[in-house]
Amino acid sequence: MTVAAELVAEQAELWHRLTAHPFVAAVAEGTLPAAAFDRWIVADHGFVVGFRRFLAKLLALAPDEPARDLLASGLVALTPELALFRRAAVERGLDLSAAPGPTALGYTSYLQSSLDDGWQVALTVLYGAERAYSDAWRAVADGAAASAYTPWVDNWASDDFAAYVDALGTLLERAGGRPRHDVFGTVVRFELRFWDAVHLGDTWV
Ligand code: MP5
Repeated sequence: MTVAAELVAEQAELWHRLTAHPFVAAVAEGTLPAAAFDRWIVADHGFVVGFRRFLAKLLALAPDEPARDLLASGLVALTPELALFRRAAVERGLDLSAAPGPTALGYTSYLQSSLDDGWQVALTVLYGAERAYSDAWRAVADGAAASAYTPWVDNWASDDFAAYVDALGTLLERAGGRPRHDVFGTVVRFELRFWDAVHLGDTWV
């Protein structure tokens, strides 16, 4: 089994919850309340801003040119993605500078702290976050109703994005070492909490 397959297999139960999450299902059905979608736009914009800073530092840790090429392609893709979030925020009258809730702050802080543990650990984090979005949105894309949410489903359900995630899995294989189930498990838990937070709300007190 590949490292990537082993990591997902170890988290099979939580992985199923992630790809069948009610937030993702409601986006695909076009039935998600606007307030919950607005919360996700603000929270995920903040996540992607933090994620880009994480990815830039991870690129500097990469061991060789093919790895740097792949991560650079991931970085470049975040420019149009952030533009999508910013446009949606203007259209919907959302304040993107709002302070993040505890879950979003915890997750982006975890991204940063994983860099201190080196290439294999931080690459495991990157792989987990990207694989989660690819699998969750692909799980619902085929049956998705056409709605205002469709461009968002398509953004992460695309074959191009799946190919990028596969290539990250190949990098993980080459990174060597035993699969870091602890790290991958933390990412899966953060992804689940993130969906819960935007679906139900996430306040400090
Ligand atoms: C991603 C994301 C995927 N946008 N949000 C969360 C909470 N997890 C993963 O990252 P990207 O940069 O949008 O591909």
